[in-house]
Amino acid sequence: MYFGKTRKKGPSDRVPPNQNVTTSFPVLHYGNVPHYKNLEEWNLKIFGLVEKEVILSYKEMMALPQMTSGNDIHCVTGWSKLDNVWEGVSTQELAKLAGPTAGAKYVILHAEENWTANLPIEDFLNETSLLAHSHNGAQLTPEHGYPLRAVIPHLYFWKSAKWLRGIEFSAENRPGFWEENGYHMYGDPWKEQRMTWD
Ligand SMILES: Nc1nc2c(c(=O)[nH]1)N[C@H]1C(S)=C(S)[C@@H](COP(=O)(O)O)O[C@H]1N2
Ligand SMILES: [Mo]
Repeated sequence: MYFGKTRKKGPSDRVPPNQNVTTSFPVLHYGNVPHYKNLEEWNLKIFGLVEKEVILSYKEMMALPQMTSGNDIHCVTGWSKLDNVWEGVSTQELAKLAGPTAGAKYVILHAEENWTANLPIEDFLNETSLLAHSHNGAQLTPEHGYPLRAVIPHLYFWKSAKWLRGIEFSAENRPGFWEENGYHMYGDPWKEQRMTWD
């Protein structure tokens, strides 16, 4: 049967090489899960090469225009989870508040416990990238990044920092936590950029 342009992408077109689809939601991270007694303890700092440094409270972050995004996620350890629905603030919206300068070429995501991940600014600002507070209709659980995590679905999921506390715009591509431990500086799942030498 010929479906022409209306043909829907099947799962096989959606799963990068050497990934297995899971319907569970694995928990994967290094270090401890932070527990916030109240959200007054949390804020998000946008800093580095910006016109204006910004520190957002949880309330201020929630007052920004919200977006919903459906996507597939791919962990470098080999699992993929299809059809996630995330709700949060677009990365473009956040960047606009601080105004990255012309010299800003990379973004370093800062999470609790000094965990970081690096990516090019275009990838951070991709239309599908967001900072999410909800997954599949429910607020993020502590294990999955409560109260706010990055979701950069077109790169391996380690770039999607949980427990996000800072967004740094930088001229240099400074390796983050996993990148310092041998993971790829970019991490395209379709090219299987898992380790530095891939
Ligand atoms: N702060 C922080 N964020 C992190 C990690 C981490 O170790 N620390 N691990 C990453 C990795 S390797 C993956 S696969 C995803 C897992 O997200 P999940 O536990 O919600 O499935 O979180 C990413 N974000
Ligand atoms: Mo991962």
